Amino acid sequence: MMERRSFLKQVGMGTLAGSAIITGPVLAKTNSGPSSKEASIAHDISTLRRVKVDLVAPPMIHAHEQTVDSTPRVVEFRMTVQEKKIVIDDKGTTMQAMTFDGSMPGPTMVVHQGDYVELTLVNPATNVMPHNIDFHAATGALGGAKLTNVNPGQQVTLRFKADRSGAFVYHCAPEGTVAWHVVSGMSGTIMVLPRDGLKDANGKPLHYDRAYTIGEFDLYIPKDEKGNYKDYDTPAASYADTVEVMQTLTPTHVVFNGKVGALTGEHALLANVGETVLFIHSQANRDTRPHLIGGHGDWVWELGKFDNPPLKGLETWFVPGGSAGVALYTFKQPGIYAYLNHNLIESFLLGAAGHVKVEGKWNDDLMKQVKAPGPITQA
Ligand SMILES: [Cu+2]
Repeated sequence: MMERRSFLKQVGMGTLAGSAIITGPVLAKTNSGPSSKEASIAHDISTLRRVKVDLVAPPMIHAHEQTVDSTPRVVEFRMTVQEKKIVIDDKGTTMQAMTFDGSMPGPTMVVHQGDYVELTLVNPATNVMPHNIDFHAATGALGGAKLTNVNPGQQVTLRFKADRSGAFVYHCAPEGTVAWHVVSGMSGTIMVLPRDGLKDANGKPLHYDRAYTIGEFDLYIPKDEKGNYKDYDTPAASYADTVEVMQTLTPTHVVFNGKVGALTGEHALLANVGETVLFIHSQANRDTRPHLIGGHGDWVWELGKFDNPPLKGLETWFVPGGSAGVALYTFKQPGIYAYLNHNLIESFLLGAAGHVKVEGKWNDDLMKQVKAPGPITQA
């Protein structure tokens, strides 16, 4: 009895009527919500084909099929937690980051609806903190967090069924310090594609030529009495000051993929005129509003879930904190585009902006400079 009460309290459900939830009659055959035919079948795992996928660092996404006709598979991934000090802007400001596989965001995993995800999470002895993982795509045990607590020097393997399609956030969520681990870098995306691929509102197939993953991070770097950003030797040393800044709800930096300018200049995303690009945008903690300057979102799943029809022709879309959104765009003009958070203070002053460098032929019909800037003349 005590155990149940303390568990409910831990997960913030202490005031709910625990007995009704836990000992109430089990309803048979309820409608369990969105699921494909495959996803609703419980498979004998031992008979399923296994594939091992090597993850790649963002903004790239590992090679994957968009449509599959095979029966579900067990897709094996391995991620290693890395605690490390990183530089987050061009002024040399540092942060004691915590990461999945050394990158912010962690690598994007891609599977198909009905597949089983089998992740081995490694926490090397060189780290200091315990970690775990909560998949928003998973069902039960706080997203897997309860079953994946690993101390430095340990690893753990979790399997869950990816029975809902969409892009979903995953993040670390250790009891008591969830927010700190998340804003310190521990989040990423898992994309669960429908087995027959993406569709528009009329069921017409949508295909992409490239896919990029962008993780937006709101950072809370403490300052000293003189107003300079502080530098710490260990994550633990940064903890108390960082929580103080977090409580103001005012980030000092908002960055894509780990630092100001991570996706600009020679690190700009690339595309060609005529290519369709899929942009995944995750934000595990705070709302954002992606916009492609000079372009649009041709098809956008703002809330990232492919069972819903995509919105069409958006200027700016909205990704709520704690989710991942997906946008498709076919480039029609060459040039350098900016992809940013269209709270322009957050993008231009705090860092939430990247570039897409697009090659190809200019289209005068879509846009033409009729007369170049010059002296003002009478009408
Ligand atoms: Cu962690």
